Amino acid sequence: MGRLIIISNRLPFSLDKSGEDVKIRQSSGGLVSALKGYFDQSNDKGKFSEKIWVGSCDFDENDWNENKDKLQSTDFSIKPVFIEDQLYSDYYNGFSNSTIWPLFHYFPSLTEFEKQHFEAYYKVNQMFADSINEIVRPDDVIWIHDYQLMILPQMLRRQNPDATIGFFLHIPFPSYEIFRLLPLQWKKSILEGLMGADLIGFHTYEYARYFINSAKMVLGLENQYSLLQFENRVVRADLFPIGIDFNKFKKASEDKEVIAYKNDLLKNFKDKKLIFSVDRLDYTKGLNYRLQGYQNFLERYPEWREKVIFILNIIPSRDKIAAYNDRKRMIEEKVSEINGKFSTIQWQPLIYRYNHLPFQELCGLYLAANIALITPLRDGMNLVAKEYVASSKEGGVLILSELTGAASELNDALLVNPTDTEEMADTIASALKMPLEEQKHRIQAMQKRLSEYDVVQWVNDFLDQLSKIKKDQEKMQVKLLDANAIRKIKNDYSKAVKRCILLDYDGTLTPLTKMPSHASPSRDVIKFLEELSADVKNEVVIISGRDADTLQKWLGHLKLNFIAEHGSFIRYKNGEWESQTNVPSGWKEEIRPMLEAYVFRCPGSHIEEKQNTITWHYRNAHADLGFLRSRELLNNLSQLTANSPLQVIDGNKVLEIRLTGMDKGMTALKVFNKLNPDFTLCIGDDTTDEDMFTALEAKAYTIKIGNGTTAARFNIATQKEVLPFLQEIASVKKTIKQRIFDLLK
Ligand code: GDG
Repeated sequence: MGRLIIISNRLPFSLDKSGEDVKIRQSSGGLVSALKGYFDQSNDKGKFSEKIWVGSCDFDENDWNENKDKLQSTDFSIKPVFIEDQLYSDYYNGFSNSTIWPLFHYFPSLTEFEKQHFEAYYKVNQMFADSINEIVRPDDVIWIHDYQLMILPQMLRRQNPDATIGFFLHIPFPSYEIFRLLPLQWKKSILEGLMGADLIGFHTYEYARYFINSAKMVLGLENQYSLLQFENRVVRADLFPIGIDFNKFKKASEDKEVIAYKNDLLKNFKDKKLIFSVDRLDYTKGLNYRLQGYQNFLERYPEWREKVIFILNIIPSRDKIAAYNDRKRMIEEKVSEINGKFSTIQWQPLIYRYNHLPFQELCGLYLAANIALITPLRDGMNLVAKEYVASSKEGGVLILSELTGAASELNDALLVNPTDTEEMADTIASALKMPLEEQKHRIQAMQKRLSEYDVVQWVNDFLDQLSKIKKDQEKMQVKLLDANAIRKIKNDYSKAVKRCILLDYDGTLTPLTKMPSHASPSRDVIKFLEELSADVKNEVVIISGRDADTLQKWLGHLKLNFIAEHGSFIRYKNGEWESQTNVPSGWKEEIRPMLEAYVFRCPGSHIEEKQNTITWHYRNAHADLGFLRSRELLNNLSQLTANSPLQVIDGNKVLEIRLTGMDKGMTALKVFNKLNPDFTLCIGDDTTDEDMFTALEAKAYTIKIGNGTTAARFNIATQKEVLPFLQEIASVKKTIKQRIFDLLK
C-alpha cells in the first residue's frame, strides 16, 4: 500500500517560541482548513499506509531537531524543507506574491517582473523536488498544492517518470490575455511544470478552460475536452471545486462556547441587524469597494441608520509587501470616514477588527450575522462564504461577489458585482428585508450542495480521478510499441517473402510544418526509402493526401508505389499515374467560394487545391478561432454536400472535400489485394489514416503516431521515432543466398 505525500508551501502549523516554552499553532487559511477536515473525518485508513506533509517552515533545523517529537502529528508525518531567509523572501514575497498572486487575480498593474524573483522561485521548487526525492517510493501518491509550487510537478516527473502526481491550484487561473503578460520563459516553465502532473485540478470550469487554452497557445498542445497530450503522456485538467468540513460547521452551532459568544453578540446588539465579513488583508478582497457599498447603503437608506452594524474582521497577512501595507492604511481611513460621518452617541455603524479570531468566535459571528457580505474582486473559491452557509440555523443571507469561485456553486446567494457599490447598497437593503422563509429556503438549497460535496468528497474525488487517469495512461501504454512488439514485428518481417509497407507522408515520414510546401523529405528519409525499396521482397507504398505532382517531384525517382489524394490516383512501381475516378472536377467551383469566405473569416487559414480534392487548412490560425470556424464550415459544408457524391473529411487542422468512395482504406485494400503480401505494415498519424487501419485491421501491423484513440494495433509516441523504428525493423541480417541475389539484380 502506498503513502500519500501532501506538499504545500508552508507546513500546516508554526512554532510559537516565548521564552523556554515552545507552542505549536495551527495555521489558518483555506488549504489547511480543508485538508485538516479531511484528515479528521475521512475513513481512508485502508487507502494509504501513511500520510506525509512536506512544506517549508518558520523554524530552523535546530528547533526541528529539538521539538521533532512534539511536532509529529498523529494524522500525518512531517518533512520540513529548510530555506534560508533571503531566498525564501524572493520566492515567497517576490515571485509568488508579487508576480503570480496579483497577475492571476487580474491585477497586472501590481505585478512585478523581477528576474531574480523568478530564479528564486525556480530554485526553491528544485529544493522541494530534492527533498521529496529523498523519500519518495514508486507506489506513493504525490499531491502538490498551489501557485508557489507550479514548476515542481515537472521537476519530480523528470526524476520519477512513473510517479503518480496530482496538482491543485487554489487561486484562479487567468485568461490567456492576462497570462501572456509573463515573459515567454516564465510562461513555459510554469505550463511545462504543471504538465508534469497527471491530474491538474482547478476550482471552476473557467479556470480549467483558461489553463488549457494557455497550454495550447504557449506550448502548442492538442486537447480533447479535459485531456491534453504532453510528451508521451495524457494529462487531465479538470474542475474540483473545494468543499468544506460541513459537519464541523453544522455542529459548531451546538457548541456551548459558540452559542455563548453568539448570545453575547445578540445581547450587546439588541434590536440591531448584523452584517459581517472576514478576510485576510488583501487587495483582491475588494475591501474598499465593500466599505463604499456600505456607505452608499447608509446614505440611500437612512431608515436603516442606528439599526444596522457592520462587523468588519481583517486578518493580518503578508505585511512585508508594500501593496498590503498601503491597503491597510486605505481601509483604516475609509473606516474612520464612515464612522465619523454616521456615528451617533448611541450607535457606531462599523466595528473594525484587525486580528486573528479564535474558531469559536468566528462561528459565533457566522451564527449571529443576518448578512455575510463577501465581495472579493477575485477569489479562487472563498471558503468563508461556504462556512457561513453551512453554519446557519435560522436563516441569514449571503451576499457574494460574482467574481469568486464560490459563486459558480452558490447560486442561491445574492450575487453582486464587487465594484458596483450602488448595486451593493441596494442588495444590502433587499437582504435586510428578505422574508425568513425565503432566507431559509435559499440557505437549505446551498447547504444541500455543501453537504453532498464536502471536503472529504473533494479529496476523494480528486484522488479517485488521479488514479483513474493513471490507469487510462497505462491502457494507452499497453498499445505503445515496446521492445517485445518490435521483436515480433522484426521476426515476422525477416521471415516474410513478400512485404507491403504502407507509409503516410505528412506527420509520418516528415514532421508537420506550417506550410505544406515546406515539408519536402529529408536526406535521411530519401536514403532510407531507397534502401528499403532496394530489397526485392519489399513493396513500399507512399499513401498520402498529397497531389500526384508533389509526390512525383519529391519521391518519384525512387522505386516506390504511390497513392495520391487519398486514393484518387495510384501509380504502381515503374507504372503511370492512373486516376481512380471518372467524375469531372467541376464540383470544386461550387465549393470554393465558401472556403474562400472562411479564409477571410479566419486569418492564417488557406486553401489547397488538388485534382480531386479541395482542402481548407487552419493549422496556422489562432487555435480557438480556427476550431470555431472549422465547426461552422463543417456544418455549412455538410448541408451543401448532402445528397451529392462528395464527402467532407474532418482531419488534423484541415477540412477536406473529396468524392465519396475515395479513401485510404479502400485504396490500401485494393493495393494490398493486388500485391498479395505475407507481411504488411502500415503507419499513419491523421484521422484519414484510420480508414487504412480499419481496412487492414486483421491483415497488417497497423501503427498510429501519437496517443489519441485509434483503430491501429499500436502507437508510436512521436513522429521522430518513426524512422529509427523502421530502420530497426529493416535491419535484419540477410542470408548469403539473399546477398548473392541482391548482387545479381
Ligand atoms: C486560498 C484561495 C480558496 C480566516 N480567518 C480566520 C479563519 N479563517 C479561515 C476561514 C477559512 C479560511 O481561513 C480562509 O479561506 P479562504 O477561502 O477565504 O482564503 P485563502 O486562505 O486565501 O485561500 C481561496 C482557498 O485557497 C481554498 O482553496 O478558497 O480562494 O485564495 O476556512 O474560516 N479562521 C479562524 N480565525 C480567523 O480569523 N479561526
